[in-house]
Amino acid sequence: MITTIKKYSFGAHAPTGAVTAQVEEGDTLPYFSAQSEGRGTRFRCPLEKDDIVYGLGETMRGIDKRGGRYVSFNTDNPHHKQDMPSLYGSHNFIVVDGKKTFGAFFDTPARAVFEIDYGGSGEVNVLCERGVTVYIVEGESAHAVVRRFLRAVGRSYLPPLWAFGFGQSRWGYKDERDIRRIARGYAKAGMPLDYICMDIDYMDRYIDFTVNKKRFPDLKAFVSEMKGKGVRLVPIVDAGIKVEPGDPVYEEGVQKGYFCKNIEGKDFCAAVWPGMTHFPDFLRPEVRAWFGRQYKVYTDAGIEGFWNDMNEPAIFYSEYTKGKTGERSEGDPLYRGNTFLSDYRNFCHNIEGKEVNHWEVHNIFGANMTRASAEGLDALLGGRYLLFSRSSYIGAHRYGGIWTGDNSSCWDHLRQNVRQMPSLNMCGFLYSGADTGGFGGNASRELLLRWLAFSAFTPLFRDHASKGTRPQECFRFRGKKDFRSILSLRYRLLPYIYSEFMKAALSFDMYMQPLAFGYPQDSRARRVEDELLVGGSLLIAPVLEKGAKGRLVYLPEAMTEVRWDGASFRTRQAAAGEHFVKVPLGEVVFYIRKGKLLPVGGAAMHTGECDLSAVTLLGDGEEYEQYLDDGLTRSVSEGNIRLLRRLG
Ligand code: MIG
Repeated sequence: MITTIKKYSFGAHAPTGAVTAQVEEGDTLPYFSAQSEGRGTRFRCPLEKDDIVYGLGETMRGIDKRGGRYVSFNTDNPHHKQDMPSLYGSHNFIVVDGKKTFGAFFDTPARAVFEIDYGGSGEVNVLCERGVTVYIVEGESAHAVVRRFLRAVGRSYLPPLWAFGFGQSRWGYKDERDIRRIARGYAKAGMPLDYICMDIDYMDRYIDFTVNKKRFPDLKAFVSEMKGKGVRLVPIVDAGIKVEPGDPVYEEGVQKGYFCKNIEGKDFCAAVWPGMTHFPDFLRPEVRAWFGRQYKVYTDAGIEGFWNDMNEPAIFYSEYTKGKTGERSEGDPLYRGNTFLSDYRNFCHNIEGKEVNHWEVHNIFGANMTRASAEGLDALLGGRYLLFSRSSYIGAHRYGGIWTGDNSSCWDHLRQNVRQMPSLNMCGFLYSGADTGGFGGNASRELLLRWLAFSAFTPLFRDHASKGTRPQECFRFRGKKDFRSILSLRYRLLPYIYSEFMKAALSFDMYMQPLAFGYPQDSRARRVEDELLVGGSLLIAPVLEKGAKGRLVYLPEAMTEVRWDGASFRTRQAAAGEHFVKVPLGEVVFYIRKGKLLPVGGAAMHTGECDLSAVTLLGDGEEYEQYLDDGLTRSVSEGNIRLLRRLG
């Protein structure tokens, strides 16, 4: 029983599965006033002028969430403007850090609105529209609060080592030839690559668990051919099952009653990529087990990695809203992203025999799809697998990672990526990353290089772009040396990145942190939002501006500056304080904290060539605890940590 966390109930709600620890019920909710409103509750907590409010995972704006309004209501909307209230996930955990420091998790599967000092209101104002369990987490610092919370929601999903390699993706690769061309492009350019994602075009008419036979005549042979080159294939799986009489998955789903029902009690029809689809009722254990078993067609072919899409769920229109899509416009109050909100009231789930309208549990739909995939893959595969999802809720971090959806090739979204990473980590999602280079729009060479230089530190490191945008693979650009430099840096850093990720997961800690968590007494560090701590040893300060020759870097203490120029690491001592640091394109500058070490490995063209045990130590520390295993086994423990000592 954890006593530094207490829970308080305000009305009933379907279980979300977020918190796995036993938590005691508290008497009266501290910090917040609570007032019932409609069928839900409004919570208010005054803020001090200097309080920082962290959390909310995948949302827009800053690491400090003050000044914004955030709506937890999973939405497929590619227009990631600063004031966009909802993205694909709902991560209702905040930490207030100031004179009083505490965390609050609003555990509700329904819609919730967070106004954090919105319009200068001077308060946190949270409306939970339905029943909610509020968890209050105590701790002596923001970091301590987060660590307690991470323990309560359970250990992060553990990816295999190859999932820390570089991946290339594009919506539009359609057949074996396209994929071979990508692998060859990287190999010929001397750029490392571990996996290529297969987007919806690999399927037969967008039907899940099928493969287009013309484009991929022998998937198993193709998978093994690519594996021979060190490249794994990672197919996409969408949430909806095409209405397709004769398709065995569709037939079985209908026959066993596994699909969500519409408000008249028939299988709900929603149009997504395949045309009309039914949504598996992922909230039911037997449906999850059934869906998870379907991955066998892929795992039998040797596939060990997947990404889940459209699981908010995104709905282009339904049997109820059909014909209305002509009215699409951003101003339409019914329309969000690609979906009529009213459709989320048009279907139902069956929770322990009770019919529950989707609206009541909207935010846990995608999370349960991820759970279905993970449990299926656990049963089908002997080792770890790559799995990341678009939609999520806290708790889904135990089953897979997430990517941050359809961003664009713009500098703002690179900056947003930097800010999202620590917020996601606070909410459990250690394995995450953005579409490097941007999904929509045309990436410039400069933007892609700067973005790669940041993503080289994020656990999920994938270049992905939309159909219709300019080719975004690294080898398509001029001056390949610069791209080679950054990609090879990632592989040289893998002994560290893998070790720090695994240690963070095993000890319920974050992998990427705001500077404030490492230097809570430093009032300037507390406000820095464009530098991050990566693992226990590193501080990064990515270049985020177009045309910049370098950037201002603030160091809270003296550190070892490391400059990677594509061939070697050059180190020098950097004093505490502010510096302008020159960073030519293709170079990466980062810092090793005082008294810490960084293990770096040798060059590799894919993770199969990495020897994580052969490392050189940089920095002025004495010891480094390296987590080391075969990168695949599920039996992980702190027993796999070895102590490295600096010689001399
Ligand atoms: O409606 O599968 O976010 O990564 O390339 C678009 C096609 C559907 C959205 C995903 C994106 C993916 C795309 N998908």
